[in-house]
Amino acid sequence: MQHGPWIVRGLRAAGTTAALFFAGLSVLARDIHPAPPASVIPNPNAVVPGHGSFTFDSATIVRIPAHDPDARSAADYFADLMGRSKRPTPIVSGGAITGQARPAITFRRRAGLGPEAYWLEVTPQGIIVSATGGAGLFYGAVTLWQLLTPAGGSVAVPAQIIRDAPAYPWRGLMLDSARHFQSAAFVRSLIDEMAMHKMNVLHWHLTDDQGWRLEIRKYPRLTAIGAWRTPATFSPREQPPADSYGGFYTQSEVRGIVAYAANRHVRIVPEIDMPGHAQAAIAAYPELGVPAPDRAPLAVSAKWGVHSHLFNLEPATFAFLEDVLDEVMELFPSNCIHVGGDEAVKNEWQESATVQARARALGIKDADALQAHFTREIGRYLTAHGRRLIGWDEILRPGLSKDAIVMSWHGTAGAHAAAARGNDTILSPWPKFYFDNRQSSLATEAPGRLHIVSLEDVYRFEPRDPTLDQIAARHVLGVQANLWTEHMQTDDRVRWMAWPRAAAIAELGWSVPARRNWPDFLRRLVPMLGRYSELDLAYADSVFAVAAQVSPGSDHATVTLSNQASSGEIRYSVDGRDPVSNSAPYAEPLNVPLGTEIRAATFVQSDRVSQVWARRLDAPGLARRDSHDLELCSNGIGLLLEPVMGSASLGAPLAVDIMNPCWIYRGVDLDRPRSVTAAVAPLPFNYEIGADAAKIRVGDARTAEGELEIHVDGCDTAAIATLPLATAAAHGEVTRLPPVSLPRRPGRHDLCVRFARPRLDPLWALDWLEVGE
Ligand code: TNX
Repeated sequence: MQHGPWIVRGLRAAGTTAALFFAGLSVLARDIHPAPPASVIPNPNAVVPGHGSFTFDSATIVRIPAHDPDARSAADYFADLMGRSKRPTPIVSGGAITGQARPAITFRRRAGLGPEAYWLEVTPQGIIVSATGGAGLFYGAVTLWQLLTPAGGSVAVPAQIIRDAPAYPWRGLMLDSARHFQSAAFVRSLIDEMAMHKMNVLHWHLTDDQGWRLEIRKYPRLTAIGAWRTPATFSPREQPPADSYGGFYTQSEVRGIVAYAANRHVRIVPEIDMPGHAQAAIAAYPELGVPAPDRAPLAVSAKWGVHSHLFNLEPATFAFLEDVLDEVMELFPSNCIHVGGDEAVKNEWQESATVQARARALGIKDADALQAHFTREIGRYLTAHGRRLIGWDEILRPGLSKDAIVMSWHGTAGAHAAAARGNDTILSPWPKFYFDNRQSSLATEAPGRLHIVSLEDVYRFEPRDPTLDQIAARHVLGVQANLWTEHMQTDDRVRWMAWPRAAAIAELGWSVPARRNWPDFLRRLVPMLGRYSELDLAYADSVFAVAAQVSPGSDHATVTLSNQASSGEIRYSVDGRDPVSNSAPYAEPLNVPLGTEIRAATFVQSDRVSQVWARRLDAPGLARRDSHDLELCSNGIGLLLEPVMGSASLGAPLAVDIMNPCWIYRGVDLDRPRSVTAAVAPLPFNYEIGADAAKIRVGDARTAEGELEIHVDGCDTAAIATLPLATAAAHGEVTRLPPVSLPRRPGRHDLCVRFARPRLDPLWALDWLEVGE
């Protein structure tokens, strides 16, 4: 079948991250465009082609039965999506469905389908969306919107019958609003975006060590104190302390968000994390913590990692948690309430006389059993109120109620064990479903973890576990990706990390294995990205973004271009203008004279599907490598970090292993005079990594603030050059150190660049290194 052009109009000006990509042609309203072949995400489970087509145009009306609020809401959502996609907004008309004056779209009930299932029948005479349940009607509306977009003007939709239903009932995204706080408007938009992918659970991580984000009427200090923290800064702390960071959602905002989600068939599962990740609550109400008379009162944490402070096990603490859960249950109608349970290191419990006395009174021997007791108590309370407990896979201990739901993040082993013992479970395995991992190795990625989880990595995960028997397999409720936001400071960054990877999650949760195929998903993704652009959804272009490898010669450079998907057509220009759909196609490595500015982007047909990559190939530029282009010496805790909290003016975040800030610059010809320039930045060392901190090399500095050392052929050789950090430490942001020349020696050598520092804080990171003449 001819792959028709999907034409995107109403382009917005570039400005935000991914505004941009679709270079559209304008179209006459009377042109009729064949819709692209089945380009629905998630892929429907059965599509039977018919004969002819239905033409949708600005006069097409939508009919719904009288007195059917679900049909009204599905049809209105469809009309609204069309409008937001810059299409004519169809008129929705309720009333008796009898003879039709002209072909129309009809929503109606059909008995006998599952709650989320729908049929969508396209004939030249009209389109009928039918379902038994409201969710089914709604998903029919979403599919219909996708069938009609992103082509412009009037669209001819091929006749077909879609019979569709989800593979799993849980198609989730977790949003961490504790580490960084997102606006209520953002939370709504994320819910809306989920709905457009037929995702139906927003797991809302509302409390953690770094912030308590939910208003609780009975305990106002939870938000008055617990929602605010003093951001981490690096030492020396001479600059004025930064304003406190934080925010919380009022109960009235939450009610609005819950209703907004319900309209889109998204359920919000709130998480109140316990007994660990509780520092913000303990900072607000110290009596909830483990007594420690010699310790300074706890503050809301500005560090990342696993904190050691837990709730205590006193009856008053359970009473507090029950009060909190009362208000949570009042706000959130979800039949399950998430109570965390993850990463509760037990040292405090083990070392506390009070906790040990309580354990003896309860007849409990070890700390893990104490956590099981904690889960049981809270679970009982939830059950008594008609709700189910859900927790991270650490709750999976002997005695766990069969009613509890286990969210498996330690790979899939937890899910397997839970399902085998008869507990419902959700697949949310680290690292593939952890969207704090970056999506590619490109410098355009947002701050996060250095580990790469590409769109394809997510997509190729198989939720079916063939080793589970049928009964156990039914306990696997579905899939969920997690947006942990330690490194996502802004709403746009969260969006970049979410989309389009969450579209892959949506398909894993909705489509059966036979309907999932990576190349086909990638093909369907192109029109999906077109829809994102129409909706101004700033998604990550990582899968199509151009990656360049440049090898410098004496007067030329060889440039090799590629993209992660090995898909689409890379086109480039050397005239200083952005490439367009008829620019030169890239076929093999280019040999370009120094001084040239080369620009490239990926196209699929006439649509540009990536941002433009641009680089001037001049001698200093070629001698410079930034922290992304260099190799890290080790693979400890690799992060992509921003030099200064909240700073907007900087370029790419810095790639650093916080366990060992050390980089390798390979193959430097030391036979000639060489001078090295480096740009470095001090970063706060705000990580709780327990005993591992002792593994980090510190104390090897020669001067008060330390120095950047350059070693040859290994990192443990004597340094051949040292660059003192005193000025950079005082300055604070990215600082260019004065150049040093390297002693000559025959041949090419690898340079190892690392920091000698007096203490953990600050952590130093390299922005770039230039090896010039
Ligand atoms: C582990 S997964 C956590 C979170 C962190 C995340 C960072 C889980 C239940 N706990 O507290 O944010 O790693 O990747």
